[in-house]
Amino acid sequence: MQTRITELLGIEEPIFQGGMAWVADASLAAAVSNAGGLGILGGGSADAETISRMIDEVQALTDKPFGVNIMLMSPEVDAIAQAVIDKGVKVVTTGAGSPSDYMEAWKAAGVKVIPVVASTALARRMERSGADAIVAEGTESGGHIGEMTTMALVPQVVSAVSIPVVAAGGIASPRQYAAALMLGAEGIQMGTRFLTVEECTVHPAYKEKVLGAKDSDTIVTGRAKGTPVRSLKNKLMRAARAAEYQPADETTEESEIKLSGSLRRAVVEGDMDTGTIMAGQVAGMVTERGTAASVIEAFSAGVEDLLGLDAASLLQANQKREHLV
Ligand code: TUI
Repeated sequence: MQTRITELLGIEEPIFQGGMAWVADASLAAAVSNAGGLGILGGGSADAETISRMIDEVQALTDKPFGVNIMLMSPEVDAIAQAVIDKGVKVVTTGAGSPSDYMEAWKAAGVKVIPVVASTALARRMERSGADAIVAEGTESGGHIGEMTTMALVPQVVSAVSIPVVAAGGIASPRQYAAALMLGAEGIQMGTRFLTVEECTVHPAYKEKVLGAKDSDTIVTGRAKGTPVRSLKNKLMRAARAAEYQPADETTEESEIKLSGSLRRAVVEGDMDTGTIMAGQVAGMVTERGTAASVIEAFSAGVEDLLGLDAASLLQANQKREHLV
């Protein structure tokens, strides 16, 4: 499928692999890029030196375009913003904040900037400051989330901006890919679906947990603190959620709820009880492993089956029918 996204980035299929912290390493990102999508390294809370090394690794594994996701709550964000320029990275996505402070430097260095947003307000601001495209991420996603659903958010962002929009959150099948295109998106980003592929290096226990999840197995914690995070239910998350609704003087002992370092514990050590197993609401429909290439191929063929061989012109026509939003 060709859209403005494939043209902008020089990729074959407008499918991004979400830049998942601790998960999206050179192995996964290179596999997705080599399969014709956009692989994205997850910067997460890693320091600039580590991210620079990850960039070297992915460059050794693929000649295709890839991106780096910069998590804006990272303590080293200034150094990381400069590191991607120094390394000649061509595509940056951002999450968990506004990248306004770095936009000018990235644009000057010829980096394509694609902020991940959860509202039309930030999407508009990003377009004004020079973003090349937008990822509109619904609350169905895993990890740090906003309030709006993908179904409600994507068409409103599409109407609010004229740059291309990529839909994220709640997408793990060709039907959902087709639905996103019907909402006006010109591509999709998936995280959870890529967690179980061969090239994803998360601990085997993490993959099993995703494969065994059902629709209602995710939980959101951290709302009270202003950083809502969706992950799979486990002992840690039940304790964290319970603590949020308890009066301050009755809080569970701090030692029972150790959130710092908990994503690493799940991803690297396979700690399924006291680790944070970030995953989206679609975990319940991720029942296969496959490879990055088999996923992209199935989505590419599936969307053409669903929308017809002329899916790209159908899309163009859809976008012209603005009265239908
Ligand atoms: O960033 C994500 N997903 C993430 S980041 C992450 S690492 C983390 N772990 C624990 C706590 C916090 C972060 C795990 N998953 N997705 C993109 C995204 N960005 N979703 C929502 C937002 C967002 C939220 C608020 C973007 C901007 C914003 O406010 C911007 C502003 O200042 O107006």
